[in-house]
Amino acid sequence: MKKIILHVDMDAFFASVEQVDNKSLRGKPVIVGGVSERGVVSTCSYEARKYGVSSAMPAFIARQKCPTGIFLPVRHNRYKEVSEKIFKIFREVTPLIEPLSIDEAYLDLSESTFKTGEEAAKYIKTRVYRELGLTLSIGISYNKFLAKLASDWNKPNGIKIIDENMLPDILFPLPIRRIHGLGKKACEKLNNMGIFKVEDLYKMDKEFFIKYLGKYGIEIYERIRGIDKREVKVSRDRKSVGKEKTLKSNTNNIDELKEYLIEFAKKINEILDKTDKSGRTITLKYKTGEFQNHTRSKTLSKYIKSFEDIYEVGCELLEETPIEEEIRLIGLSISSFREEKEVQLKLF
Ligand code: TTP
Ligand code: MG
Repeated sequence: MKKIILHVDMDAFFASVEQVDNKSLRGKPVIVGGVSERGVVSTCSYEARKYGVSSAMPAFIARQKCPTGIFLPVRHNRYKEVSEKIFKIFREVTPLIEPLSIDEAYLDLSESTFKTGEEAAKYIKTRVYRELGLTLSIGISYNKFLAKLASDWNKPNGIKIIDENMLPDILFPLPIRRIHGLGKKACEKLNNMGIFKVEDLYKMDKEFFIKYLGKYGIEIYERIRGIDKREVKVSRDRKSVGKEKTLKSNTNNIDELKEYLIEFAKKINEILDKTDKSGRTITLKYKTGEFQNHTRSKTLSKYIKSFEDIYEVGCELLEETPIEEEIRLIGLSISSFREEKEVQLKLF
């Protein structure tokens, strides 16, 4: 029997949490992140999206596009708290959950008491809305690729089912960048060869995929035919990789602290290389002389793993943090790991 897979993704997550916590923000263009002139937008409410604001946009552009936008600082701890409540509701539906990020997961209903994806999706939406006042979008299909594609279909607050009998028609008109696993570079190369839509790619034979898309070629070949054998990985995997140290003596000297970040970034990069991971949330942690713990995080629009990138974001976080008292411990970690390698088209 075919599996039932759900892909669930909260709508405008950080911005929606802000609107729930502060009634006066509802219905307004809320932009989270980008408070400082040099910052970037983390996300924004659908009201702000009408003005053309989007994630990872530099703040000054967002301000030009949406002068009435309400810019708010990122409150990572609060979003984390809400995320935990949402995942608790997911666990009422099935134990087979693969978290993808703070607001996104795959659910496999194989061991669920819910017999249809629609029932499960309605249950989740009702519970999340009643308890947290938030909406989410859910895609339902028989594999991960199609479920993820479906959750994006009617965003926000959507439910979309993709059945086998809808294929290949539903995929044909899509631009190839919608195919999970085809990275930006791969799409550019294919575009240069006159391939824009899934329908164009579908016409190519298996050899083409192997030749131009390397070791992921066959997966892409299958994917556009609606085949995706990836299991929902109930990960007991580490959710973050990090390093921390109690300082030799307490300090708030930025240059000294940066020395530690160099060491941490090197170590983190080594582990990421070994485990073939990259991440997009970097967290700086410190403990004051009074033993108070603080964390500051930054979620990027792209995944990183190199020493240079990790160190650079660590330094940014450090520089943006007003550390008045001397600190006794510092740490750096990376999380929000990428689900799998994106296809990097080989040079040809
Ligand atoms: P997304 O699910 O990609 O975006 P979203 O929930 O805000 O909006 P959508 O309705 O389109 O799903 O990301 C989840 C959260 O992760 C988002 O609320 C903020 C954070 N984030 C960043 O900080 N930077 C980014 O570039 C992106 C894409 C997300
Ligand atoms: Mg989301």
